[in-house]
Amino acid sequence: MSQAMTVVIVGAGAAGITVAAGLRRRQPALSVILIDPAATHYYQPAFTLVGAGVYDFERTQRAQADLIPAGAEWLRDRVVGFQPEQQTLALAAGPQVHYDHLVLCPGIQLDWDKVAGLREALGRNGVCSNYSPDHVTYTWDCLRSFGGGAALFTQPPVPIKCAGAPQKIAYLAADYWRRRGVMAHAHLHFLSAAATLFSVPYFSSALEKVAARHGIQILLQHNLVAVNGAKRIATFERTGRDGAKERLEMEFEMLHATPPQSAPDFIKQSPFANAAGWVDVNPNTLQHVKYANVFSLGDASSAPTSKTAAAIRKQAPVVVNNILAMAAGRSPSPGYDGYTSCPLTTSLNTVMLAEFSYDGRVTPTFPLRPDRERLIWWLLKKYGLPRLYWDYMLKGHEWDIPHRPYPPS
Ligand code: UQ1
Repeated sequence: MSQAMTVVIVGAGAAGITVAAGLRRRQPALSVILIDPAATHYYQPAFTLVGAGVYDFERTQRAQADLIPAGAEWLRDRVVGFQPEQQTLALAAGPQVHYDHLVLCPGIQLDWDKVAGLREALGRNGVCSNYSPDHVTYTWDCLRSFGGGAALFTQPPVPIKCAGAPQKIAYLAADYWRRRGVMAHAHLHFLSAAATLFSVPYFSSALEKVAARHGIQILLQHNLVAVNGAKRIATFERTGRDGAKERLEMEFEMLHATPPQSAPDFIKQSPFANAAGWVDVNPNTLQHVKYANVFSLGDASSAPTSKTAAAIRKQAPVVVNNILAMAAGRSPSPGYDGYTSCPLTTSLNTVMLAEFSYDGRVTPTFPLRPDRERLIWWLLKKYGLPRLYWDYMLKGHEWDIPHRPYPPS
């Protein structure tokens, strides 16, 4: 392989750092350039715990500079355009960048403004969101000061990152308020734009029981469209049985909002996007369907799976292998089966570990019944996974723990 071979990675989040570290580890002759304007890297999977007051916000943050793998170069800049025929991209401030291989993993965009009044309402009057590093600690303020009344937890239309997160905080809040003795005066509602509680039926029915146990009312096909923070009124668009849409206003004491999400605008406007805006890749090789030297993983990719760090842990080695294979003159292999995982916090000391692959196949790592809430998974979520993330995944260690279909055949 020529010394001059350059891999450019757009986005230095979970996916970008993991791929960069894997490439550098496997092939030190490769030139690896990471492009990301952010100076802080967040361990977003812990934001749910931060909002529930059981994880220190400071511990979710590290300086990006400390995570860039040795030998990789970091351009702290923003991409403003792509020229795939020339294999170049344009930056907001720096000179044009040339690539041999391009990896697109800039994450997902939070479209706060798609809900009228939400951006302005956040951070006051009981309106919070674990999806924003700027407001995640306010969720905990809201939980602590809640003395009863209506608490609303919302979920926009998918795709969103960690589709379990909107309901996880409802379960943690319910458990916290039960322990504090305020549940007797509280009304909890989980309002989702989706038609089911969870995308995989096996976990959806188990979660319905969890919600019922906590006394949380589930209202499906209810999409948050407006928030008036000062008046504490949330407006939902609900889809009736006849398919007709109607508006419904609900008063609240507390509102945990999940913002609508979409591909970053510079990806939507790029030649790499599919009709929905995501980077159009083969779901198993993660190679772009049209540009063979372009790969994508993580939240911005079109791979039809749930957008989580666990998915990235399995996607990153596939991208690394396929780039190295192409550099060696071989073709990419279909190594990714859609694996993703969502540790659903069902109380302040239990987690249901949902693991699944394409087509909703239940594929646990461990030989335990997956629909059970367990303390061991809570400990994994709170203590084990941050270690796995910072010390193994981001360092490019391919510690492939195999998963299997459930029930075993
Ligand atoms: C996982 O691998 C991962 O990425 C590091 C997560 O993100 C933090 C997860 O939440 C989960 C559940 C997994 C899956 C890990 C195991 C050991 C089953």
